[in-house]
Amino acid sequence: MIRQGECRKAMVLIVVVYIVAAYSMLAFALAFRSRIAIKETQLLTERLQQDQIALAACAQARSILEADDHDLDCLDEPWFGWHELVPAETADQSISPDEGPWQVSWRLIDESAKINVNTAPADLLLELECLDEAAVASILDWIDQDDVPNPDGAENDYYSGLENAYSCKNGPIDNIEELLLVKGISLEIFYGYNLDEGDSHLSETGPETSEFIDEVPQNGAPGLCDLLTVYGDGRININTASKQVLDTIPMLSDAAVSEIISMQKGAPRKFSSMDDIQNNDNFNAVDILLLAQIAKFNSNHFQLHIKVRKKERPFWCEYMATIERQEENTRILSWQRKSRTIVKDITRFIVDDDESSYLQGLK
Ligand SMILES: [Ca+2]
Ligand SMILES: [Ca+2]
Repeated sequence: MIRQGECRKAMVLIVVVYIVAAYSMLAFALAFRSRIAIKETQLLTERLQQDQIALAACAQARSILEADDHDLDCLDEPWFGWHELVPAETADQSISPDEGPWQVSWRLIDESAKINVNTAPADLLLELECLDEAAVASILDWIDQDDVPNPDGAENDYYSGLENAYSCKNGPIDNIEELLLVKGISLEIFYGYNLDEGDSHLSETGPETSEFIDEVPQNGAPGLCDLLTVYGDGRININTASKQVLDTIPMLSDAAVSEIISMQKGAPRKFSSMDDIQNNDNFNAVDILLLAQIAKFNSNHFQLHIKVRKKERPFWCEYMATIERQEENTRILSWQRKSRTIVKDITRFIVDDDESSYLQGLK
């Protein structure tokens, strides 16, 4: 009888131990899931705050562009260069980047200073140092409507045979990153630096986001993203164009390029019309003829680059928007939030015009 009682006690003890262990595991699992839920909520809240701050930076950039002299655009105007977000203009007044943990910078990149890839003739693209004849042939094939490849070019036959096949565009390029789909256009050609040597201005440095180092290295060659655009009528604003862009204009003299660059950097007076070119002895007759066809003196499209981060964090959250300006009015053509997959997957984040709460809020 005593032995039976002891056995029963032992059984009860074992059952109690199992129950306690089971409850402990359940409690641990619940605590773990709670921590994940809290973390997810924190990340979502932070994401929403980043979006609000980026919208505020966009509003500030637009107001500067709208107040700017839209008949002449040059590099010493208020829109050019990096800006810090002014707290008073923060869209959500509960978020003050100045007092809070946020650091916010933005800059406008003049798309009218670049060559329109959709309208550029082959001889102009061939002047780009980073493109060889095969790459230019492939770009032209990507854009032209036919399916007949240029010599060394590529049409549907090539793209449909790739491991991850896709179709040749056979139409105008809508987003400059589309060039990364074209045969022969590598990340290095597109971004203009050597990814393998670690001097890229896009380098993945963290588990949650990426560092988008903002400037092309001083000793690095510009990439297609710095030289080509999909916006505008093909004319180039010579008050903001880089030397690399000006050098692509076939038959434009070295003296003309030097005069344009020196005027951009120092002189208080800029080129405001063809009269300024014709009355300048540094331009010969051919220069004047060329510039009459390709030059303009103001800009209508800008790329807005916004960087947002919490001050204690090493990683920036990146936004890119395209702003079109017509006289004193601006509108947003595209809005992208960059993720860390932007380098490797070349994922586009253009938000659909009709579905985007961002774009609706910006108009
Ligand atoms: Ca201006
Ligand atoms: Ca084609």
